This record gives sequence, C-alpha cells and structure tokens, in this order.
Amino acid sequence: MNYNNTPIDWNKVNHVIENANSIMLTTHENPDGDGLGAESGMYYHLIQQKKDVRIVNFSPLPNHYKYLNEDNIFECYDSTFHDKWISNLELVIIFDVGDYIRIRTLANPIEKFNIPTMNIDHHPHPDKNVFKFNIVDLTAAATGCMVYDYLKLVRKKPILKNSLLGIYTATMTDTGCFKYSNTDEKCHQIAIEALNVGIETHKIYQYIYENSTKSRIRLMGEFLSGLEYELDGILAWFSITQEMMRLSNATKSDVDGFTDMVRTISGVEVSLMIFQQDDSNYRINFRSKGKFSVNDIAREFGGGGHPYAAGALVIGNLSDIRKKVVETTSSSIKKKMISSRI
Ligand SMILES: [Mn+2]
Repeated sequence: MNYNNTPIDWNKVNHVIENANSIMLTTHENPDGDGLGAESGMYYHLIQQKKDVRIVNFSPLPNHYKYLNEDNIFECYDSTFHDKWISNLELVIIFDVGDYIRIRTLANPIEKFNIPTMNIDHHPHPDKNVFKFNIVDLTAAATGCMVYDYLKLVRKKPILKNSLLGIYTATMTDTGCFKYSNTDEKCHQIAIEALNVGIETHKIYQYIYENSTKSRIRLMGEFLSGLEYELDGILAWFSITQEMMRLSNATKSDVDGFTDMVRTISGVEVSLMIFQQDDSNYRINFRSKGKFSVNDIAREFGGGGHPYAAGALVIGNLSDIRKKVVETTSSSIKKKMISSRI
C-alpha cells in the first residue's frame, strides 16, 4: 500500500488497522502538537475498538501539551520496559514523521521484531520508502486532519471529544492558529466540531502559546540581539548555541516557534535558525512567507519538509555551518529572485 500523495482509500487503510489487535502509535522526536494530537486522536478511537494500543514516543511529552495527557496515555520509550510488548505488535502507526530517522531508537525494536509499519504523514516521502503502508497527503494542513478524514469515514458514531481535542490541537498548531496558507475549510470544520462538543479552544491556545518559560524569554533576548539580515532584509537568520542555552537555562522545547516568529518581521521573506543541539550536531530550520520555497534548500543539506517550512540536521562546527548555510540560502533566494523577474 503506497498512497504517496495519491487519493487515499481510507477503507483499505481501515482494513489494515481493523485487522491488527495490538498497535503502537508513535511520532518524531521532540514532538509537536500535530504529532501528539494525531496520536491521541487515533488512540481514543482504537481504545473504543478494544485494541491493545499504546502511544510510545522517543521523547517525553513537552509540558505545554500536558492537557492531552489526563489519562496518562503518553509513554516515553525505554527498551527494557517496552521491547517485550513491542515484540508482539501487529502494527505500528507513525505520525507526522517527515523522515523515518526521526523516531530515533524506536526503530531498533521495530526492525528487530519486524513489525509492520504504517506511515501517516503530510510531509513528502520518496516513492520507494521503508514503510509497509505509506499514507501521505501533502495537501493536508496537519497529520491530525488525516486522522480526522479517517475517523469521519470509518466511525459509525461521532468522533469522540478526546479524539477531537487531539485533532484540534494538531490543526491549530500546524496552521499557526489558522493563519498559515495551509489553512483550509477542513481546518475550520474541525474547529467547529471541537466547539460543538464543548472543547474550550481558547484554553488550548493559552496552554500552548501563553505558557512561555522564563528561560524561553531570556533565550529570545539572547538570540534577537544577534539577529542578522541578508539580501536587504529578505533573509533573517540567527543561531542558538549550547552556551546560550546554558546561560538561559533553556531546554530544546523552549526553542520551538522562534523561526516562525522571525518570519513575522516586515520585509523578511525567509527566516533561518541554526540551532546547536550538542557539540557538533546542528538543526537548521527554514520558514518562508511564500515567495520562495525552502524545502529545496533544506534538501541540499540532507533534510526536507514542506515548501515553506523545512529543516535539516547538519554536523560540523558553528562557524563553518553558519557560513555554508547562510551562503547557500542567500544564493538560492537570489537565484529565485532573478528567475522570477524573467
Ligand atoms: Mn505536521
């Protein structure tokens, strides 16, 4: 089964899910609202179907998503604790992963015990991929919207409130609170359904976006004072070093959303973050307002993503990476500016 941005037959997908009794749900490391919301959206449905289902992620649940975890459904992978259960699984569903490598060490038991994998994602994947079942819809605003499509079709009863809480979270976070160009009618339909079942959507906003740690704000001050512009301000870029993380007492999740924030500056079309994750590993993030694609730039560094939101992992030292990434990004934008004038 390979729906690689081709029309998805959810009935066929359902056939696979129905036939599996024990199912693990997972998403990428450092999970976001979409990965977590897609998981919990699916989880409550499968529990009602009497499946042996658990959500096991490589990373712990970030604090601002604790409201999704009233039933303690999110587990953090521990091989000594989980591998026995994983060895008997009939299916693992991986949400929003972008790149299989981002489930990190969870790939070990999946491969060791040869567990069938189902990829449900709105990021591009190659036609030849590692998944047994590949379900990709690039037009979906969020992976949570795909879970919504699935549940709408297969459930005889309305979607559960707990599922909608996850699906709404996924939709809200991946559309930048219904602001980005990916926001479509379905996103608002999901919001309407969430309100109809009594989900307090304004509170979800507060949990996620009005819950900044003081460390995050301190870190913001640090990186904003070093913000740089190229191409007359069309490209804005910044780096966050381990030293800055230490000084601010910040954690990885404090960094989320900074690239989006920098993109909001007037005149800036592309924002770029270079984030030092440890001594020699860096995450680079690109955001574009829509004039210039950035996933092709991310691909030059072995990454990928959506046309206007992409990233990659690079190895090296900060000054080399800065030089190379900023130069490559500038020259790519410049080329696009020239070709769009012709
Ligand atoms: Mn997503």
